[in-house]
Amino acid sequence: MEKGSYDFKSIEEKWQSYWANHKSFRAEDKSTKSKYYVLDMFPYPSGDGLHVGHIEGYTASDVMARFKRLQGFNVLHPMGWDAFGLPAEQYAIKTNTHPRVTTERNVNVFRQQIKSMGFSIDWDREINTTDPNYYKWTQWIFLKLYNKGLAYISDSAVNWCPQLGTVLADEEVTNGLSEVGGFPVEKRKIKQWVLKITEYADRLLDDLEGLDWPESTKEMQRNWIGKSVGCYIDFAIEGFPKKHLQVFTTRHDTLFGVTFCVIAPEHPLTSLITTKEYQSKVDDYVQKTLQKSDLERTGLALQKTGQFTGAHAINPANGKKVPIFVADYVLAGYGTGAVMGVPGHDERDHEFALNYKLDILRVVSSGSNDEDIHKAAYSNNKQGHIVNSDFLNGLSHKEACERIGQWLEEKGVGKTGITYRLRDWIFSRQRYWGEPFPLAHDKDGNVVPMTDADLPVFLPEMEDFKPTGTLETPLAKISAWKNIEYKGQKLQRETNIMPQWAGSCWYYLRYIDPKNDHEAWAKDKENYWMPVDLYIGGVEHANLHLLYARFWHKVLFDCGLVSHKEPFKKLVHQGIILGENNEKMSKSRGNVVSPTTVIKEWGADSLRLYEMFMGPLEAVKPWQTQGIAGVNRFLKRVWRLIVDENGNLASTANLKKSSSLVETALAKTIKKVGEDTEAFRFNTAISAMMEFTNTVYKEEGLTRKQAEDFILLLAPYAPHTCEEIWEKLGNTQSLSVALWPKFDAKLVVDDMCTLSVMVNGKLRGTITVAKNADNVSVLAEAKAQEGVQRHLEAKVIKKEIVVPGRVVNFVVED
Ligand code: ANZ
Repeated sequence: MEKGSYDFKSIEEKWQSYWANHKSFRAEDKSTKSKYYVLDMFPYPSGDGLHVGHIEGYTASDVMARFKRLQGFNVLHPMGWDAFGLPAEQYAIKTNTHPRVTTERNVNVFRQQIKSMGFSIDWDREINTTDPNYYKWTQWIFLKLYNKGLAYISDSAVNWCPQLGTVLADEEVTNGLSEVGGFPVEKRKIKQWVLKITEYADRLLDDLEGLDWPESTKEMQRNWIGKSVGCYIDFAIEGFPKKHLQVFTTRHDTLFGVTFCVIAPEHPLTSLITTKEYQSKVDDYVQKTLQKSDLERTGLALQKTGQFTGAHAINPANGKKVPIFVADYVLAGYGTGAVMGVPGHDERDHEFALNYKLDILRVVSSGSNDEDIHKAAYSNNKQGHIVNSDFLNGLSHKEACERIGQWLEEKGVGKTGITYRLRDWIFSRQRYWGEPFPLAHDKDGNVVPMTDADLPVFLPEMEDFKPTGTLETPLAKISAWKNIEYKGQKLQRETNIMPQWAGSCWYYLRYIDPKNDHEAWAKDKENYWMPVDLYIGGVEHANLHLLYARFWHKVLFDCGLVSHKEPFKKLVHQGIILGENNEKMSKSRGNVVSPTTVIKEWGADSLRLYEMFMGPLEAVKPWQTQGIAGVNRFLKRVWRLIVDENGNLASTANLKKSSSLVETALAKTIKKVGEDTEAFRFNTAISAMMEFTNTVYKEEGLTRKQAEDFILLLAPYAPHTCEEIWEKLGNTQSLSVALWPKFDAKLVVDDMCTLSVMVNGKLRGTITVAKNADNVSVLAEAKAQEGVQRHLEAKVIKKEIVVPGRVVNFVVED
């Protein structure tokens, strides 16, 4: 390679070792600077290594970390490994190696891959959830939950997967199959540790309001928590004067339209009220239901099945006798596990009534030409007024709900109330590779928690760590570990382990003080660094990880251990990168692109730049290897502009006097790259830098000071190349201590204008563009706006109108 050429390989090696040797990215716990905490969702180190899709988020967070450092912030940007859990254990089983060995090997591969990207990580803070010095504190936090009464043992029906030999959370089961491996899942009753996340349901819901998170993610959490305000109504059961059937409904205004009741097959009343005649049919039906997952039971498109119990309920409003069915579309775990059937106005009830030839009554009018209620339910319409309902006739939905609610309460047969979709969190797994619980049981079944001084409870070494295939846990096989004498008592350790989620519920707190061996984190450090200013990770974690972590954080807040109610102030999801064939990147599809290969051929800076140039960060986009060539050409052009053939400063970067065109273009570029980077519009920031480079070439160069300013803009994106050029420009200190350039405001104001961007006539954002910008770039800029993008997503744009200097209007199909 000739002396002055862009030799990315040696440049990247040189700066990576420089940064490591100088600890350039060490975050200072004591600083007069403002702090900025940038967190990635840490990876679980799988055996396949990282692909180019995984590093998109890490690149984005690194651009931000470097940008914030240039802006003068004291930045914390850590990395670690979520190394316990089912995938790690499955991989170990597949390769017949101990998970500790495979985990260590995988971590080494991941670390090396991540380092080769030149991320500005403070490696002194690296953590690993399987390290006893880490999981000691996971156990310690579990004890906090336990001592607050938020962890209890429950004998509940769970998703049991015989092949994986473990219980799975509902979220780990899809269509009756395990997410991992795709094995059949059935319901079994076993003793489980359960965390009372439901006690925090309202706070988890309410505190979403203050967060700078994507609205769609907040909505997913709201739906997951699923708060419903409604009414609990007691129906008398014929022949059982001491019992009643309590239903939960959000449509108590339709009480006069009830023509049957349905209870979940698992409902405790099922066996009691079923008459002799229907006993065996009901038993059969219950058995069949137990094989199905909730999803299979509740899908709207699925045929509604059920079985009459022979028993009848009495409608408290009008004394009408209605049949009681068991049916699997009613879930045992929601509301009261029993519903009043209103086939006139609920689709599922309608279908059920048609199947079983039950009466269908209209009690809500849709207007003068009410359609035939026997053809379709007039469902969920809260606009109409009540009919055929005695004292509720003529009232609106809201009025009728209030009236009947009062009436039921007066009669003592109902009360308004709230129910949540959120269930308590089943927190134990019957596997090996996880955190042991820090407690034991005495012979009477009492729980004996370990004291803090006895932590960690080490995960014992074990040859045969495979699931037993029965409900017995692997750890139960080691009697020397299981049977202990503790404080003079003979006890048996808990042999379940914690689920994969445990370690990731609090890792962001450990990064703050990773080496502390007498406490989980020091209070003053927590006070300084928290909350996380920016959290970047996949949208697939919207419900579980993000909800679980928020829950633990709130418990820690209640214990006075953290100083904020919420852990993650701003959240950004990177979009998925598809393979070149537009399909999901996966080994089985053969379309995986490894960063290692790309780095070898083009260098890490080209890879970083390409990842950020592909399109809006949140968008789903296909990988195109030829796209790398484009950004690589750009880097070479920048290089050649500043470095001559002999490796010295080129005359084109050492002009004594600048053209006014370059001066103005630079000011605008500084402004735009700053604003775009801040707003995660990395692709438009990069194109602005490309444009600037073109201008400079046309004008035959720039001054040294201008070259420096420009390199500072590019540094967050292509840090190795920029460090090398920075040095060539005569700087003796690394870019990690440099500051973002300033620009002359006078140069940027006059020819910019701000336009409103509307989608179907509604204001969705504003953009600031050059007054003489052409329509193509105005439209591109408008579409890149976060608020606008959201409203264009997956919609067909019918018309694009630009009124120069004033407004952009998109007309989309609704
Ligand atoms: C009568 C009715 C009439 C209903 C009507 C709806 C429409 P959300 O909003 O999701 O909370 N339900 C109650 N418990 C159930 C269970 N365990 N399994 C399945 N369905 C259940 O939904 C509340 C509604 O879901 C309740 O209101 C009940 O049906 C049903 F025109 O009662 B409704």
